[in-house]
Amino acid sequence: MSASQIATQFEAPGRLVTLQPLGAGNVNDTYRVILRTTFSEEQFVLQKINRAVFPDPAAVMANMKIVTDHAHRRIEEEADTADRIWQLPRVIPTKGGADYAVDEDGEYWRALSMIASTKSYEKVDSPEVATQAGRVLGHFQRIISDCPVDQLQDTLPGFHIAPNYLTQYDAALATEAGQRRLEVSMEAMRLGRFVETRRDWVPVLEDAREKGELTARPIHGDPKITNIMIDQYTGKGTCIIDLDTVKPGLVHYDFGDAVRSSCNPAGEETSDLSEVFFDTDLFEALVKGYMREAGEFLTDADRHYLFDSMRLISFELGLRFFTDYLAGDVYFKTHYEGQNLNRARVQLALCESIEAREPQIRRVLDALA
Ligand code: GN1
Ligand code: MG
Repeated sequence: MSASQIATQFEAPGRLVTLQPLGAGNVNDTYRVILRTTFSEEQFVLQKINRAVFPDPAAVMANMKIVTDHAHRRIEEEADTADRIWQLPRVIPTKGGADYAVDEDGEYWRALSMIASTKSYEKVDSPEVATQAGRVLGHFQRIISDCPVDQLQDTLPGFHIAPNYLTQYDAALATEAGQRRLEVSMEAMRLGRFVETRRDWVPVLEDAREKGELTARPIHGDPKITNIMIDQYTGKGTCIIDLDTVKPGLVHYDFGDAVRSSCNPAGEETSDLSEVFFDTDLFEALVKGYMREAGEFLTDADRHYLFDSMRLISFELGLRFFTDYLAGDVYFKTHYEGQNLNRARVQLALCESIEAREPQIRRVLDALA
């Protein structure tokens, strides 16, 4: 079924005018749906959930409902004292009252409310934006921190469990095609050596979790900077979108992901490696915003692992891109040959830059976190 046929199945006023591709996600297909009534124009977001990535889309939607209902309630409760109108997408039901529609190919579609008059950034170019990004993530984590974690399903087993990605990397390397893709490129060989020298450190967060130092809580799972919406008029961050990966996990995965995507001014798609570095000024600004909200719920042990989390999530994403290159681009969407190798180079260069700046980063964390 076409996206426009599906669009008309959701409970939204007006007649469908058009559908436009929206955003630059690496996983789902996303559209802006525009409808018109006699007096208004309505918009919503329509998404086809990628079943290759999310084997149980119904569980994804169940998590999303629980977390958004909880968060909307918390936002409402705090509205009078808040310094801004916080927002979060709402799941728009189908005309039959379901949280999603399934087409005749078994594809799952969902509709979400549009967060209007906001913009998101592919790259951060000012400390103000970094502060807002930190604030938005901290706010989201705070308002969902009392959402019972046992109500949430593990929709993506293994997601952000770093040692798993090493296992997948080893499996990709063990294939003939994987070996060929490694050996054909000097850069790939170099990345392979980079991974090997860090292998023993990769379980750092999972070890801490096993020892009971860190515990699972509700997390966003994918708070990269493009998922953070900033009000176009006030410049304040108001919302985090892309709630597919909301599930139990370590808040560190979120912190690391927001940091790695906000503090590399070159962005994750650059092909000029010389532009990639970890910007400690942006980082300091982000931590300031984050701690205004997260100060309340972070434990000492949580704080202790913040540096590792930023280093690890950059490394992990680099490894995931690298593995996908070796496996023949089966997970992340690509638009040109070698894109996943290039993305891997960027993330691992960023990881190296984080390692090189460890003393400055720790100074910022000691002072603020
Ligand atoms: C994917 O689809 P998107 O762009 O929101 C990925 C994230 C990565 C990100 C890197 C479910 O997110 O984990 O950090 O690409 N999502 C999933 O750009 O794997
Ligand atoms: Mg996502």
